[in-house]
Order: sequence, then C-alpha cells, then structure tokens
Amino acid sequence: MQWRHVVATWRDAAGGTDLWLFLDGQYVGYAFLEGASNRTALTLRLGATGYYGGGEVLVDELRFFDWNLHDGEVYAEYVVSANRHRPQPSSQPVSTGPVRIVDGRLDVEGRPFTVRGACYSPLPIGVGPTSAAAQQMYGDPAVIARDLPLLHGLHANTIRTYIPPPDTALLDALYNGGTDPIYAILGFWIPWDGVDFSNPASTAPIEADFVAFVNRFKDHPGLLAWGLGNEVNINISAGQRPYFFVFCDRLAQIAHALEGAAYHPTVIVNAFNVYAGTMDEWSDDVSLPNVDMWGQNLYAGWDPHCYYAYWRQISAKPLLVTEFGIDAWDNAHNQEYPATQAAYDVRQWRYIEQNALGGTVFEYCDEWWKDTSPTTHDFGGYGTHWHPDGYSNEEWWGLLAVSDNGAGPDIATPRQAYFDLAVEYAHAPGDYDADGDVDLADFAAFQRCLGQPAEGACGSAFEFRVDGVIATTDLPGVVGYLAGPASN
Ligand SMILES: [Ca+2]
Ligand SMILES: [Ca+2]
Ligand SMILES: [Ca+2]
Ligand SMILES: [Ca+2]
Repeated sequence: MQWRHVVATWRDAAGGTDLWLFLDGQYVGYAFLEGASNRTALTLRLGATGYYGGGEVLVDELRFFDWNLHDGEVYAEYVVSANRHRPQPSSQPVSTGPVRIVDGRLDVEGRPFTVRGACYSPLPIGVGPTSAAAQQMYGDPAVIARDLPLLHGLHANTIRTYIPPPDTALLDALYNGGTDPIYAILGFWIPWDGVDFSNPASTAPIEADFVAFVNRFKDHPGLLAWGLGNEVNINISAGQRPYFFVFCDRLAQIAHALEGAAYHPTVIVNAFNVYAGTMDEWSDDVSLPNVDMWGQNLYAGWDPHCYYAYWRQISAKPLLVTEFGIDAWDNAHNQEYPATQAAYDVRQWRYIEQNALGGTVFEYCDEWWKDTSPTTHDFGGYGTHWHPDGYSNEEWWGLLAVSDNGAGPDIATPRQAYFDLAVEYAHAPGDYDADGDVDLADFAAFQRCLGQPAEGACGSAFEFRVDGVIATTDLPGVVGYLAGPASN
C-alpha cells in the first residue's frame, strides 16, 4: 500500500491540542494532547475520549507507518516508547495439575494445547439477561443436548462462559469422561458499579462469591482456567482502575491458595490491551505476580499488523484471545453477509493461532436480548471501524443463528462461519491430514497447495503468512512444525 497524501493537522483546544491524521484524504485517527504547551510533559489521550489510554509524555516526533494505524497500535507504540511497562516472566511454580503453563505455553494433560474455542452464552429467545431464567442458561439439559454435537462439529476444544453455571451438568457433558473432551474457561463476573476497589470492605462480598465459585468447580476435570471479569478495564472509572487490577491479582492469589500446587491458571479478561501492562495503571507484570495470563477481547479487523509484536514487549504473560470475530449482519445493505463474517473469523483466527495461546470466537449463537425486546431479532449496536460495514449489530454475532421452537429449545442453524472455522479448528498448523503430527505426508500436501488460495484444508494448515494464498513465503512456517507434534 502506498499513500499519495499524508496530512497531520492540529489546533489549540481547551486544555491542550487536538491532533488528526489523514491518509489519502481519509481520516484515520485522533489524539488529544493535554497540557499547556507541547514543549513540556503532556498527558496524551488516545481515541476520541481517551478510550485507549493515556499518560505523561513529551511529544517531539510524529511517526508514520505504512499501514492504517489503529488506535490500539498507537497506544501500544506509546507504551513502548514511554517505558511504562515491565515485562517479567512469572515466578509462579508450574502447576502440578492437568492444566499447566510451561515456558509461556499451555499444556493440558501432558500435551501442548491451543485453545480452539467459542464464547458460549446461549440465552434463549425471550429471556432477558437479569431474569431468573438467565441464571439457568448453562443448566438446561435440552440446550446442552442441542449444543454438544454442534460444539464437536466445530472441533472446538474449549468454551468460555460469562457467569457461573448453576451446577456441573454442562461441564460433565463437555468433558465426557475424558473422551474427546471440551474444556471450559469459567468466567467470574466482576461488577464495577458502586464498588470501591480500594476498600476491602467494599470488595469483601465479591471475594466471598469468588471463594465459593472456586471451591465449587476447582476439582472438575473439565476446568481449563478462571476468567476474571469481562471488559471491566474500559468500563470502570480511571481512579478505580489501578485498584481493580490489583484486586484481580488478589483473586488470583485466592484461587491459587484454594487449589494449592495443582492450581488452574487465572486470566484477566480485558477489552483489547487498553490500560493493561502499564505501570501507570498498576497493571504491569510486576504489579500482578499472581495473574497467569492476559485475556483480550480483540476485534482487530482484517489485519492486526504488528499488534501482537507490540504486545510481547508490554507483558511477558501469555495471551489468550477471549473474544474475536465480527457479526453476520451487513448494516450497510440490510442483509446478512455470511461469507464476510466467515472470512473475518477465519483470518483473525489464523493470526491468533500463531501469536497467542488460542482464542474463543465471539460467539457461539445469536443473543436476542441485547437490543429492544428479547423476543425480537433487532439490529441495534454501535458504529465501529473494525467491521467492513462500520457497525456492530449486537444480536447477530453467532456462528449459529437461532429461531423459536415453541416449548422446545431454540433451533440453532449454522452460518458459513461455523463451517469455515470448523475446518480451521480441525487442523493444527502444518497438519494437513489432521492426524496429530506434521510429517512428510503433510509436506507433500503443502507442495500441492502451493499457488492455491488459502482456503479449506490448504489454508487452515499452511497459511502462515496471512495474505490469502499459499506461497513459498509460507514455507518457513511449515518447516518449523515438521517432525514436531501438532497441538491438541
Ligand atoms: Ca432483541
Ligand atoms: Ca454488522
Ligand atoms: Ca499430519
Ligand atoms: Ca500465505
């Protein structure tokens, strides 16, 4: 990509300076420099409202990159250049249990494990999120019976939940006695409204709930990890945010203490990398010695560019992508675009597979409660430049659509993204024939795939350089896996 016209403009504003960047006449980003003068230390706020973070900075250089710079990347670049991060490998002893982090990689029951998962929130049509029925969404035997074969058909090995299940029926069914098991990242919802995270008396009830939660599920063999909160980082006030991160470390410490040497990993689930990994927010590695992994709900568009490379400089904790994908509704043309959703889900997954411990796609099935009435399938959401239609339609994110089925569980119908992601999940990198290793038979397949579009088994096994085609530039990736075991 080459630009013909690059413009940075700025103007004085109340309390600082507005800064805009345009490429080829297209607006691409905004920053606010807070302070009296650009000759003194300023507070830099990135994103229209400081959404992507801020901190003390002295601006003496504007840097232009040969790609469409996203706000998250600008923020990461700022964090790196400002030296506000202290990556430090964990000093936790390796767990003696079935789920272990060894040298930054996940190992489950003695084998390397890549999370190939789905966010699972099967709220039935007509059920609102605060109703008693919602609390039972993980406990309906008919829904479990509907979804188990569909999750296996997706070749998922993990689901991620948002609230505690009412019992262990779902986990029992998923784990299946250890035969072709599906694991669960069990989410613990952390409220933020009205909570003072700097005050132990205010957080004591949350802590007590967490102790009960851990004690209830810690011995289940289908447990993969403890998820701490969901996107609290972008919803909480700036003053509370450092205390929130430290509270998460406290919860991680509690989980480790309750479980002992055989502990399961803990993961803070953030929106993007916002405010994560920086000393300013008490979220650097040194401040969070008990947290084992970062989770990021990461909507990185078509191309994350160097997002992952930046992130590796910010924290030494392993990264799990706890949400990714796009919705299925083309808001610009008022119709579904299943092929586009599938292409984005697959492309984002290929980056995740190479740069993180894995990911859980958002999401398993549509949720009709998010806009207007839970009995109608609505189109509300928010504008976002991460999607090709410029809009997140909140009730259309499913790999599966749902339709009403009277007294029975809603009918779940796979979209194209389900089938295409199933091919991805069935193939570990390099493992064309999906037999659990990468050997000369796979290499022969690579030679046949050369020059082909990065689709189907060719794409899922061999698209190491994500550019839509299987080419010699993908070869180093294949060679890197040759004679090595494929991951689970
Ligand atoms: Ca609705
Ligand atoms: Ca959309
Ligand atoms: Ca193979
Ligand atoms: Ca390629």
